[in-house]
Amino acid sequence: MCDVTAQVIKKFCLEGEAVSCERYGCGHINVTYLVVTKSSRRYILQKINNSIFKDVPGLMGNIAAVTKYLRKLISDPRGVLTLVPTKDGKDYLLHTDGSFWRVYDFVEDSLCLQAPESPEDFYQSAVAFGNFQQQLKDFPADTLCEVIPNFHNTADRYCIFKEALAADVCGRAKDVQAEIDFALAREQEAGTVVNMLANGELPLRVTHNDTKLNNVMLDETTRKPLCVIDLDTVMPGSSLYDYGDSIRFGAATAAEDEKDLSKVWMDIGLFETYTRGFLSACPGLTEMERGMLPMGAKLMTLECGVRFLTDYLNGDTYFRTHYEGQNLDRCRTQFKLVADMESKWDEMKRIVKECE
Ligand code: ADP
Ligand code: GN1
Ligand code: MG
Repeated sequence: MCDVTAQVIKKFCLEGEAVSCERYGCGHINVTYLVVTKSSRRYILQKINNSIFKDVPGLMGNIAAVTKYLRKLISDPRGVLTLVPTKDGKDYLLHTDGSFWRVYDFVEDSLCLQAPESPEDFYQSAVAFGNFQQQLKDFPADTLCEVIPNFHNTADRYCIFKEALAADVCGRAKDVQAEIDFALAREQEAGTVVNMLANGELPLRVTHNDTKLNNVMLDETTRKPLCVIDLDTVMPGSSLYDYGDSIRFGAATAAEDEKDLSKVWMDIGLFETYTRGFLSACPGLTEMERGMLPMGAKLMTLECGVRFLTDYLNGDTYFRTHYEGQNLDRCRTQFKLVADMESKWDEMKRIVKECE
């Protein structure tokens, strides 16, 4: 246990003295640790990335409000993330070195998957995110702070990309012309969902905004959903963001940073599976939202690819990387998925219609 984590842990109301604290999970943003106490209680300790999340009190206010609201609807203790308070009764700690920390109860006897092990796992993750959306349908969205403004504003992501391209601070643009061209050729479509939100064709909802498969916990035995985790980006948004990001990650046939692009495509069977699960758990979507689901999947994937490319051009300052060029590998898988979705467009449309 390092000095800082040891000091931080002491400030939280844990059951028993902490005996270990190890790095845990595969997140790209926060630093996550598994803490085990003498009485074998397990907790998740997270150092919140406050260079990405500028308003940590606002973010923690969102998480506290949403988990409190869900807690009233859900009786299973593992059905909602549970924040562990500090000894002075706060939801998070501002450490003396300026870092922010929080602790959650560890969701025991659970699975957190990097890729679905069966279509049924993916179906259940769709139910989890669909439930989340449905359960928050009456939550007052305007009371949440916009943790990262324009988070899924794809058109804005393009502006940021073009700024990075113009600056080209690492001189990397010359080596990624094919990826730059791929992105620019699709710029016209980028504003589709944000424009429809702005003109009221799509409703504003409370959304999770980061619906990767590894942000849902399944029960280890039943493999049914327990809860949705990683609530940092819960904000007002479109249901298409949540649906689309799940397809991007979970219906892909390979890891987000797979180098061999011949292994990467969108599995249309998994697309169908997720669509069925999501729509069954979240029946209140409007006809327009349902019709736009394929566009949600494509734009979330395109946007993520553009974000990875931007970060590559900027010298990998946002997403955690484990080797040089990882953001470019990630960008390439996303663009391969977009191209594959384009080739399967009519089939995607047909499937959505059949799932209604
Ligand atoms: P990041 O924003 O960096 O992705 P997450 O909140 O998703 O951080 O946490 C990273 C990983 O830690 C998750 O993918 C999951 O494996 C694990 N994890 C997070 N919270 C819990 C929890 N309460 N119980 C069990 N595992 C958790
Ligand atoms: C980040 O936190 P994590 O690893 O679940 C990112 C998402 C991206 C994702 C790509 C706050 O998610 O937006 O889609 O990486 N989160 C943030 O894997 O930027
Ligand atoms: Mg995560």
